[in-house]
This record gives sequence, C-alpha cells and structure tokens, in this order.
Amino acid sequence: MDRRQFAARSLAAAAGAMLYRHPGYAATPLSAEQVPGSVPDSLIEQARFPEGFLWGTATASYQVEGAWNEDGKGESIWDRFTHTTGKVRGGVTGDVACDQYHRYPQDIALAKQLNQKSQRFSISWPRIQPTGTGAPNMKGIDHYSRFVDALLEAGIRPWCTMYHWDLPQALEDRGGWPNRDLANYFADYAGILAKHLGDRITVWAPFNMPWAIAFMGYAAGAFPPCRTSFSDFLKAAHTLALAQGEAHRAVKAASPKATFGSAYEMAPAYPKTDSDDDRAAAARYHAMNNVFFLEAAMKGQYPKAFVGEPPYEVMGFKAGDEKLLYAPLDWVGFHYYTRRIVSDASKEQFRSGGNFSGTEIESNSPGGRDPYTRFRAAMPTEGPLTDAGLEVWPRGIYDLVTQISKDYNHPIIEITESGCGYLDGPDEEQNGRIPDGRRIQWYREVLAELARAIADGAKVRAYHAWTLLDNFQWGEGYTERYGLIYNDFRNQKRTIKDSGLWYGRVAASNRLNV
Ligand code: IFM
Repeated sequence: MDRRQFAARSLAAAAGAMLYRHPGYAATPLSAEQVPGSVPDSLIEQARFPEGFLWGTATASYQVEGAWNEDGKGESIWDRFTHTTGKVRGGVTGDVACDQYHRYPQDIALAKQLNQKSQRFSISWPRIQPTGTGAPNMKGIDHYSRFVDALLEAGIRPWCTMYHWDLPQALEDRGGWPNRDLANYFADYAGILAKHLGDRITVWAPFNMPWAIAFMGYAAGAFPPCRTSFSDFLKAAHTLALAQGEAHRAVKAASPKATFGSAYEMAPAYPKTDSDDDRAAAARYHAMNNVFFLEAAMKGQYPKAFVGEPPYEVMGFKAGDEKLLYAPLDWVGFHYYTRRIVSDASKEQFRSGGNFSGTEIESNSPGGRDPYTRFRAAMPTEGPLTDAGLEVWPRGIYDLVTQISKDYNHPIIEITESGCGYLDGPDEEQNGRIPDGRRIQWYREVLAELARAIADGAKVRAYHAWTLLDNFQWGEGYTERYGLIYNDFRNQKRTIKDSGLWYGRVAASNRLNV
C-alpha cells in the first residue's frame, strides 16, 4: 500500500471513529432511528437459528500464530513483506502475532467457553513444505495434528483453509501465482494435508479470498509480492482457479471423508443508477469479485466478468482447461463485511486503479478499476463506518445469501467470515471489562438479516465471526481490532469482550436478544 492509499485509509478510519466519539461511545451505539440502513428491533427479537446451527469463529495462520521461523518453517511472502521497511503500518510484523502456535490450548478453551461449535483456521503452507514442494516437514504436520485433536476434544469442528495468503517465498521466487506450475504444487500440498489430517478434518477449502490473492498481490500491489501488472493478475487468477480444481481432486483422492468448499470474499453489488450500463457493470462486478471462482468450480468456465470476451490468451488459458477448472463444491462458503455501489466506466478512457480499502480496491477513477472489467466500485457511506472504515450495511448479507441460493440451486452455505473492526479496549474503571457495544450491534443486525434469509429458505448451516481474537491485520499491523476477545499484544493477555460474551449466549440459544 502506498502513502496515498495509507492516508485515505487513515482518514476513513478517523472519520468513522469521529462519528462515535461522544461520551459513552464504547457502550452506546446510535439508536436504530438515527442510523440509515439499520435493522428494526422487532427483526432482531424474532430472529431464530435452526437447531444444530454451527456457530464459530475464523482465524488465519499468519495473523495469529507467530513462531515465524520455528520447527523448520520456511519463509513466507508475508514474512518477507513485513520484514521490509515501510510496508506495514507501525513497522510491525507477525513474527509473534498472538503467539497462538504456543498458546492454542488456551485459545481453544476460550472458544469452548463461548459455546463455539466450529473453528475455521488456516494451515501455513511453509510450515508443511518450507520451500513449497517436496516431502512434508513432520514437525509442521504434528503441530496441526495436535491443534485438530484439541479442537475435537473441545467439541469444536475443525474447518481448514489450506491457504490464507502465506505463500512460501521460494514459490514466489519461481514466479508466484502467475506461474501455472503452482496449481500442481498446490495440489501436492493439498494432498499431503488430506493424507495426514483427513482422518479428522472433513471440511476443507483451498483458498481464503482468491480474488484478493490475485488482485492485491499482482494488480494493485497492496499485498506481497506487490506487483502492479494486470496481466499478472489475470494469470494468477487462472492459476488459482486451476489449483482449486486440482486440490479438489487431490483432497478427495486422499481422504474419503473429505468435503470440499470455499471461502470466497463477496460483497453484494448494487448498480449506481437504473441505467442498463450501470446494471451491466454491477453484474460484471458480481462475476469478477464474487463468483469468478465459484463459476469456475461449479461449471468449468468463467462468468461474464469482462467487457467483451475473457482475455483467455493473457490468462494463459489452454485447450482442455475447462475440465481442470471443474470441481463441484459440496457446499459454498463466502464472507460478508459490506456492500458496493457499482457504475459503468467502459465508455471512458482507462487511467489507473483505485484505493485499497481493507477488503478490496475502491475505484472512483475515470475509466474504472482495471482495464478489463471497466467498472467503478465504491463503498458507500450512507450507513455508519466501522473504525476500520467499512460501511455498516446489514441488509447486504440477506441480499447476497438469497442471490447465491437462487443462482446455484440452493446449495448448503457457510458464512466463512463476517465481522467488524472497532478499537474498544479495557475500561479500567470497570475492572478491565471491554464494553464494545457497537460490535454487538453490528452482529445483532447482520445476524438478524441472516436469520431472515434462512427463514426465506436459504440453507445456511454455519456462521464464522471474524475473528476469535484481535490479531495482525496485514498492512494495517495491529491498528485494527476485529476480535471477540481482546488481546494485549504486550503480554498476550486475552480478555473476552462484551461482544464475545454476547456471541457465546447467542451460540447457546440460537437467538439474538440475549
Ligand atoms: O483480517 C482479514 C482476513 O484475513 C481476510 N478477510 C478480511 C479480514 C478483515 O480485514
């Protein structure tokens, strides 16, 4: 992320904070009548979740584990990035993060105390294959084996993301995701995981947010390896889609119990105006940012994300790739944070991309976000902003879940991440209690809309709050707090926030007014 983008992010976060910095802000969100887009209390009171609904949280290896060079782990692209001066806010790294590599028994005990039934976590590829290929490092396998056993003992379903952004640096040195060979390397890695852990893990997803991996890393340059090439982005996206298919086959071959799904980023896209052009642009956004990899898996083809024909040649698409892309998912997993307003830019001269907003690239520049999709996607500010700068728009989860249900023939759905960044910390006058009322309100409203989608027929079986505990927030370092549990990074002391206690009661009762 460059300085200009940093400044924009900081301003957005500061503006969000200012909205609430009145006496008692931490415990007192604005009332429903004052907040555009908010959900009526009656919907929250009526909301019910089905018996057996899987309440959980999600985490990611680099964001929580620390132990960056222990037990034979290789260097990842995030190790390299954070060890490079000027890349991360505050000059911090994930070398220690939440030290979960050593403290996982305590974190699992906390999740159990909060009545959690599902834990989405990721495995660090360079712990398993330090240079990305070859025989597994058994110390890495043993660590995750112990971790999974501890979850099962706590009555928590282990839910594994095989890759949440920490590519072995050695594979980046071989060209990174634009290099098609990575699809097969990834499949080998997926097969190793399924062989060694597939007797106990039955829920697998290959990638967290594959669009972000390709776009942030290779087009926008906000994430490592910080390249800014649109053709590399397209190549990376194609390799990731091939890797999704190859991993599907490798996991199923190695573990008969395996079920295979996804953890896609999604934001419902609303056209800026009712014009045909804006509606077509919103459809392109949905195709590119929401369902690009889902269509590849379910149909063996890419959706209409581009103005004109897909740039197959630039992507490196070969005859027969349709068959390799095909990987019918057993269930569909996606995240919900916020929404987008999309307008057409295809009739203007393309100039450059837009600003990074934490989950993706905002673009209000002439000509659109990139030279292929030619739309402008903006996050509106009609609803309030979180401290992390994202608009609060609870209704979006209803629209997204019902659209995916309808378009994909009512699949089983898992919400793989959903949450909000607020900076509330311990209140010394209340014995260190953390009164994060705005986070409770965020979840109450989003979950009420999710319950409405379920009542209308969507087969949602799980919700994973992002995240169990405050962690390393990528380019933002430790300046954003998304956790249900507060972490004091000076001494690794965990304190359950009011929102965590509330979420625990929700998990125990399947209702929201608790
Ligand atoms: O922390 C991230 C996570 O790694 C991916 N999804 C968005 C979260 C909040 O920014």
